[in-house]
Amino acid sequence: MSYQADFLRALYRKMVTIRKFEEKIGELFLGGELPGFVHLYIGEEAIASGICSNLTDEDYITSTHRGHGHCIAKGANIKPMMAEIFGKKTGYCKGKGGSMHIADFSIGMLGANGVVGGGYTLAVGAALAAKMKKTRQVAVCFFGDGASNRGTFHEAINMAAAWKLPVIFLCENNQWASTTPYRTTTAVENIADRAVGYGIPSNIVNGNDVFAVYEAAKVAIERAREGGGPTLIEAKTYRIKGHFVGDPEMYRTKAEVQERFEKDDPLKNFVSDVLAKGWLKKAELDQIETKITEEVDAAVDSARKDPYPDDNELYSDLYVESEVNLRA
Ligand SMILES: Cc1ncc(C[n+]2csc(CCOP(=O)(O)OP(=O)(O)O)c2C)c(N)n1
Repeated sequence: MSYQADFLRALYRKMVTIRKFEEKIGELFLGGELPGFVHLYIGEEAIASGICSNLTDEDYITSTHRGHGHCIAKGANIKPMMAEIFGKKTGYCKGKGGSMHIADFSIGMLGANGVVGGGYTLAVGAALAAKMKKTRQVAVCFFGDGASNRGTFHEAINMAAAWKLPVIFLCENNQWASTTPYRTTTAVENIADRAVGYGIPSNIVNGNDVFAVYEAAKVAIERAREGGGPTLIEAKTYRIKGHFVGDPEMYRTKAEVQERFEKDDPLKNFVSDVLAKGWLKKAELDQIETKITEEVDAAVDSARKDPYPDDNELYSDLYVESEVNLRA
């Protein structure tokens, strides 16, 4: 398998943007600059990047509480993302959604979601609309291993399978649900094994290998576009950071995390892979990284200067009809 240099540069750009953006978010949060709560996606960049590189702006994704990587991979602009996480008026949700509710309908990013397992039915709805309108769009639903134990998992996959909807269920199995290891909450060896119960195909991929994810997603997405219905893909990875920034992580050792990151860092592996194969040059990777670091810094600078929303906007944008007045 070989890839075009432009494609590889775009892949690298996605993964490095996620990494740099998230490193900065972690730093800002610990520095007390960000309100709310943030969950980092560091170490899982290959999954969102590999999947979304098969999608167009017309396709849909639904995301999770760990959603920055999905947004960036789908093409969201990091300036309004950063502003949103700062709670500023210039943010994607005018500063009222925060990290867990970033959405950009113009690129089919239907939203991060603070409700674990909240994306399944939204993705199925989007896929049903696409099927009814015969648009050939697909929807990808990202969810975690913990979320796979919610009831909506069954309801959504069963309906999507029965109606052959163009939706990909993409489980990011990072081995942890908050403080709980996968093994203590889930009896099956693989989440993908459950596909049999719905009569749909499944695939298990190394979620730290962006090429493996890209290729598996390609097959499933093409199948969905052609009317073949849903696929369940399980991307095996590992949650490198705490459940949230500030998590004391009393439930695992630092040595375990370090060992996994050294072995499985998707970004480091991508770089050594493309350099070893002579697909890209170190100088161009460095150039991309420098540019993205500048872009992230610029996003922070403008978010810091931007205004907070006005108090009188507290109840606006809650419903589509702007005339709804909850205070009345
Ligand atoms: C319906 C619901 N139940 C519980 C929570 C609290 N909660 C937030 S994240 C999380 C764990 C999710 O684990 P997983 O789906 O594996 O995703 P990961 O955090 O590993 O990315 C829980 C229980 C929630 N936000 N929503």
